[in-house]
Amino acid sequence: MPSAQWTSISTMTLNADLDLTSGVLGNQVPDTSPTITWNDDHITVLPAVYNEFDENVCEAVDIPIIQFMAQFPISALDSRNVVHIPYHGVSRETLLQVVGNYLSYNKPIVIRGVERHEHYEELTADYLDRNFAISPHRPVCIHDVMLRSMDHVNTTTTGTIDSFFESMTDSTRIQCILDLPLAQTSLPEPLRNIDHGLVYGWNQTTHSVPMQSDVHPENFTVKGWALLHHAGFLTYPHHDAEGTLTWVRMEVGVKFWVIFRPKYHHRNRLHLQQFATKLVDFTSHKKWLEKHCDGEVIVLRPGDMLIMPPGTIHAVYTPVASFATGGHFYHYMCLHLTELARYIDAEVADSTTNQALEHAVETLRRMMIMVPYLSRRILLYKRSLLGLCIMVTKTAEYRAKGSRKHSIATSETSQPSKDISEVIMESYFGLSRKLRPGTVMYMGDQLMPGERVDRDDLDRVLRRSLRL
Ligand SMILES: O=C(O)CCC(=O)C(=O)O
Ligand SMILES: [Fe+2]
Repeated sequence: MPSAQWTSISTMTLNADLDLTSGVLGNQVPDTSPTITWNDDHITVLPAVYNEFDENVCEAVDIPIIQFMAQFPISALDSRNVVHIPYHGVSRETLLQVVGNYLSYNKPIVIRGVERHEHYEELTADYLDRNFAISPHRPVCIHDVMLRSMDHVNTTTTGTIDSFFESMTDSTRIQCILDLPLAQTSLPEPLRNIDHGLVYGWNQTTHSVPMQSDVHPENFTVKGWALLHHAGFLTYPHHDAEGTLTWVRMEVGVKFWVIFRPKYHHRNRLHLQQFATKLVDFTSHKKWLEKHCDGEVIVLRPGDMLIMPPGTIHAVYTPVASFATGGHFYHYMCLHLTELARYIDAEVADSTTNQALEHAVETLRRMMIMVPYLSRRILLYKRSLLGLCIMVTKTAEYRAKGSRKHSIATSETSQPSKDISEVIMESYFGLSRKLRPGTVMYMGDQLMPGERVDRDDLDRVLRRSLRL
């Protein structure tokens, strides 16, 4: 018989899980910090850093954004916008296929219970050293909330992992490290083949097109990284640079990861671009966003993993000290979303992303070079394939605003990728001067991959023109 005692203990555990302020308030953040209750009854601190006049510098921008985030529903199994997939009980082939399909329809994926190192460990410099070989003494670039409130361009300072942990209990500092390269980090085993840029683009084209020019190291350094946060850090709305997909796995701590999507007008590029730019400057466009913006809160706890399609606009609030691992990659079924995100960045990148990556083109060209040789297990979709063709033939038009010219430099992959793209555009899609690629690409739902490519038709065209 379930006793009253049992019920009260389980309720207590539940409430303790939901209260994310204890151990934080008065210890890592000022005990006067305000708090907020999320739609699943989680209570967290709101950020508070006081200046010399005793004003909380987070009041003007950070807190209103977090309040906006917290009114959205919590993502659950029945969500229509986010797909929750079980980790166990699905074969590798099925998992890859299912995940790829949903991502191509612009659905972020949550997979809970992905294995991690320890069941429970406190976040310390020693934990990072033992489990991830991150030296306590390594120099790092630290984002600081006080600095950001004074000057939104120069938001970082230099320190070490040790100094970052020391300032964790300094209630005048809220900080995070957003780019801790961790190249040994990888996707969980069943998803290890999902990075098509690496698996097909880089691994399988160097026989036909050997590497000759200097390849930008960012092609590889973005594959695995980590995030390290103090309690109370908000990352403002943005999408990740260069139209990559992003995966992230919580190792220690909790994040409220909010993904935004426009309510309507998915066919209208201009609206999608405006949506991205307005969200980035939330304070000036609050009213417009309240009308046009939908969102969902994904609560990430240790062992939970999230994969975002290219261009997903997200803001992340980390209410307790946290550590997460992740990476960026490309996928053949999502290249229409890559194209759209890079199109937006070409016009307004300095505002829409929080990173400056300059490597995309070389990977995309190699993905194009691989198209004629792809196994039929890789499903190709029309808008996705056309997006890739346009990106490799019109490289200059997709150079992110503010990036260096070098990011689209000519290399050994330029001509072969262009040749294949032109054949596909002319002979498979029937495009010409009269019917331009952009005209076809900008029609229809901009977030959808389009019809399946008939591989017999595509092969016929490629064989005829390229003499394969
Ligand atoms: O965890 C954060 O604060 C931001 C992380 C983020 O935006 C990303 O990994 O894309
Ligand atoms: Fe991001």
